[in-house]
Amino acid sequence: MDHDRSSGEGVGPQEYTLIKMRVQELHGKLASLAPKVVFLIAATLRPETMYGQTNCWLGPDLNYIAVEAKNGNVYVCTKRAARNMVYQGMLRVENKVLPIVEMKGYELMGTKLTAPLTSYKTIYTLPMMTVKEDKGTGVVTSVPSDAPDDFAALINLKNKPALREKYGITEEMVNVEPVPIIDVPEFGTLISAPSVCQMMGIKSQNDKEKLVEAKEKVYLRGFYEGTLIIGEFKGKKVQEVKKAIQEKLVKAGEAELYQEPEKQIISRSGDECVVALCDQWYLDYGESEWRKQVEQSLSDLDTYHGEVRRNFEATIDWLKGHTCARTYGLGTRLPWDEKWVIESLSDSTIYMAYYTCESHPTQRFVW
Ligand code: A2H
Repeated sequence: MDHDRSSGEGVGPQEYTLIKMRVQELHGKLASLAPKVVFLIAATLRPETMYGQTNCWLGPDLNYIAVEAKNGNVYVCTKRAARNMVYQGMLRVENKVLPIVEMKGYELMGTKLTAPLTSYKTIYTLPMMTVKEDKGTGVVTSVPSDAPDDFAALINLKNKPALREKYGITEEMVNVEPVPIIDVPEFGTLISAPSVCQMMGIKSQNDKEKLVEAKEKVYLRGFYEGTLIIGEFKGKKVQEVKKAIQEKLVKAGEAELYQEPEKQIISRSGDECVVALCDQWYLDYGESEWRKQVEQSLSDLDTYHGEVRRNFEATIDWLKGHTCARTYGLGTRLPWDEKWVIESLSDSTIYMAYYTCESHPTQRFVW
């Protein structure tokens, strides 16, 4: 909870779609994993762009680990991501990270992958210097048509033989072109990221400031005004189909949902916090019968000012499940599940309601 944190108060969870990119041939550090099925798992916020994947980015100097997933497959990602996963029921061993293999990003360069939805039968892992160890899985799928970062890094590799040589990347591996996948009215028939990069004179992944500006332009337009021009959802607005594409990928076993703190959170004990999937009791404020009654009561109430009424309505609309119990601290034990203690703020929220239906609180309910 917020008061258990020494930094990161108010920081919530961020959901990513993890795209499972299957390693076609197990070489080098991955060879010992045979005959297991191995995936590099890329964290994305834009699952609807997966039709345009051309390659996969890894940070050459980042540390990666291979860990066993629930179904016996192997996932490759950063240790930090695996630490979140073990608390979300995604890996075979829970609550503890057990790496099977450890490696550097440069040891994985040029790996052949099979990725979902893209028309490229094989895509390659390539180096990108700006991949962060403290975001997502450290594996990034590249969609140069719609992500200026991806476009700039790809152009870099295409134009610099020395950079390719350093990481053992052949020309064939970078012989890919951005695929038009989303139509944005303002950009006409041009593909978003390449045309914005060209207009702004971006030639390299090192043009950091310009890239930030380009990203804002491309993302906002693509998300709010874009229409898909490829695949099963062709002709539909990006905003409308994003969730459906994510669900389709997850159902097909080609992606998983994963969460991590949206910014770093450090606990008062000095540990880095994770997002954990835990049992939790909720007060079901969204329950439709209760809600109807509350709305009726509100309509009978004189709020003296329209603004007050609107605030009530907005809150009633927003409140759904409210977490109300915890496993430690002072408070009243939850009568039907005694390892839980009623959280003190929730206690005072339902306390008034309790008196309306029970005039003599039982021994157990010392409110
Ligand atoms: B997105 P946010 Cl087409 N280091 O996926 C650097 N970048 C990373 C990363 C890491 N460790 N992990 C994920 N990312 C990228 C697709 C895409 C993305 C498109 C357009 C925009 C876009 C294809 N690349 O992201 O800081 C991934 O790239 C811009 C919002 O959490 C991921 O989604 O907002 C995005 O950054 C997550 O960034």
